[in-house]
Amino acid sequence: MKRALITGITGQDGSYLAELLLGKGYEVHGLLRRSSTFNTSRIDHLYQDVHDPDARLLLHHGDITDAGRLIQLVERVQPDEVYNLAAQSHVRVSFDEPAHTTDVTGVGAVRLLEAVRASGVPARFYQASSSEMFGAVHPPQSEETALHPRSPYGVSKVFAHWMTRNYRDGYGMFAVSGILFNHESPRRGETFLTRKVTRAVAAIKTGRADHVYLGNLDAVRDWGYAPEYVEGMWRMMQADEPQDYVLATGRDFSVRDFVAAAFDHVGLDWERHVRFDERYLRPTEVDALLGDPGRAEAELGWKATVHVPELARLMVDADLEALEHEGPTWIDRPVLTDWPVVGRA
Ligand code: NDP
Ligand code: GDR
Repeated sequence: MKRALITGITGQDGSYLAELLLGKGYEVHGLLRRSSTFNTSRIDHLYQDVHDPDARLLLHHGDITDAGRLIQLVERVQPDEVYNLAAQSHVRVSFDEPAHTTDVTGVGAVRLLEAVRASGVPARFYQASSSEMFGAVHPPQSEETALHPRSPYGVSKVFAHWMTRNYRDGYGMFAVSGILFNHESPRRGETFLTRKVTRAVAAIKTGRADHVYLGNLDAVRDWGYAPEYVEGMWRMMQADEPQDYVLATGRDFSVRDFVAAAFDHVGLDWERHVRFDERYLRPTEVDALLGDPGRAEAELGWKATVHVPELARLMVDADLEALEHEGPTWIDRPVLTDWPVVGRA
């Protein structure tokens, strides 16, 4: 049985990756941040009683800023594959918390690389690199494109990306970076653009809210569907040679296009419900990201099949359904880093 260690297992991608690996028969170990409230909602459906000797999902308290703990865990778990998905992953927030973002999103990767190297455990290593590393470079972007990050988050990801490359070149480790363009799902964090919009559409459609505040509608992104992207991560880790790959759909849409698709799906005119709030602008914006997934298609046989507007539709439907189950308090849930999300008439 193969054993994987996933940091960021409670996040969007970590939850889909855990599902995928459990389905493939792996024993999956995840790093869990201690929190005063439960933070496992994305993986609760995968829960296994640890008293069962056959349990294959095991969580360990830890933090990517705690080097000693990471070494201890790698030695104890003896993983075949390590997936580093932990990050302060919100670009806008990274301008508010640049040093914290650097520590977690940038230096965190080095702590984990070093834990693998120092322990001598022959684990393969995956780093969650990002299209945000391309920043100001004109699209399309591929593995060969120069990097020009435009946020503390992007800069941190470039640091982690190059460190991963350095451990591969210097120590011969099987260490790869997946350069993933935006990927979304019903499990997407509520303060990222797509989910913020689809939650708002559900709230507005059912009369719980009247409008949503957004920032820049002109930005262009290459949005795909998260479950397909974790499959790509796994394929990179099964390759004969360690290599970095771009995962993207190869299609671009503006924020305005996504918003229109989400509101259209329930028969609403977005222009009547979207208001502008400059607090959602970034000091430096990434204007346009469009990936060239040619290498992943040719060498990994990986191809995205879900595109905007299908993505917008499935996310709106999921939020409408969640609203039905969660009841009237649903929209009142505080969203601390991105307040105010939606407003009442
Ligand atoms: P999320 O924000 O949903 O998840 C981030 C995860 O990191 C959570 O499990 C979070 O834990 C954990 N985490 C945060 N800080 C720490 C810390 N100090 N120690 C340990 N764990 C921590 O991100 P996604 O799932 O969307 O993305 C996964 C990775 O891929 C991230 O590294 C992201 O930057 C990167 N990426 C994402 C893309 C996307 O479009 N989604 C595109 C390209 C790259 P908790 O639940 O406790 O907060
Ligand atoms: P991004 O995702 O910055 O691309 O990073 P996000 O969904 O936050 O923004 C996408 C675009 O929408 C614009 N925008 C808004 N964004 C948010 N969050 N809230 C708003 O109200 C709003 N209004 C307009 C943004 O300016 C931006 O242009 C994501 C993260 O998952 C990163 O971790 C990952 O690395 C990259 O995708 C690839």
